Amino acid sequence: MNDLVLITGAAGRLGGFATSALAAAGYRLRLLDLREPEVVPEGAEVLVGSVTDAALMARATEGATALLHYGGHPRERTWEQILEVNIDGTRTVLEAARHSGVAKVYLASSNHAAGFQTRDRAPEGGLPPDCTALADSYYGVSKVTTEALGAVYHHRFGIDVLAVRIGSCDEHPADERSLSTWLSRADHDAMILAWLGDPTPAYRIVWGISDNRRGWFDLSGTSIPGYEPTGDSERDLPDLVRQFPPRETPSTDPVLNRLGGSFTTVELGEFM
Ligand code: 15L
Repeated sequence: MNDLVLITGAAGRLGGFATSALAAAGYRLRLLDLREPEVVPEGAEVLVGSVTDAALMARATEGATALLHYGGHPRERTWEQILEVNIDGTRTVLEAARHSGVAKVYLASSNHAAGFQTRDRAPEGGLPPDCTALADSYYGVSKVTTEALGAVYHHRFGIDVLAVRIGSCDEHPADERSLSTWLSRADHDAMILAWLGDPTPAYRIVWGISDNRRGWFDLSGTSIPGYEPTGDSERDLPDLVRQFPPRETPSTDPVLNRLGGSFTTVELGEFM
């Protein structure tokens, strides 16, 4: 395998999952973050710096065939911070990708792009992945913008863009909501590997959510050939299920009824 893949936010949790999965699959890796990742596979290059640095991003994307963009604030921050890093930084990343001829870009969007969608109003077959964006926070706005920027760079320049509305990707989630929104590490990794192997350029918005019995999402036709989510929180997270047994009727608590959970109730711009 000779493909070089750039991972931004490589020192974060999801960047770390991607790093291990791609290294195991034989990809050459270039890892970028504000600090050196704890685990650096043999042969991987490391770049320390910000996605907001255009010169660094030009160097980082040189020779890469694909890019996984996880870099940025992972939850609510002030508008200025979100604007600089998540919004402007994502444009800088995409602009560098275009100039360097990167063919494929994975964008870590989030369920918070649509955080005000509610379970009680979800259609029968589940909430579709490209449902109307109803951002729940400044952070959510940055994810809607990320998706919009991805569309621009696909339609104008033909880059294959996968925007993933990631749910709760954690090996040890701790709250009841995660039993619906959980993305297993295995499904996270499998999606990336299947997408990297898909040669057809497209613009896609997909759920990054496992096949949870408690989910209320339309996961049919994930549109990535070779990828089907197999995780199920009910089966795979028995301790959490014991803590939060299934309910007779769905809760009306906004934190459980709204996709974005507590992101929909926290003050705008308040650190979480
Ligand atoms: C996200 O977008 C966050 O990055 C992550 O930390 C979790 O809070 C997740 O959403 C979630 O909604 O569970």
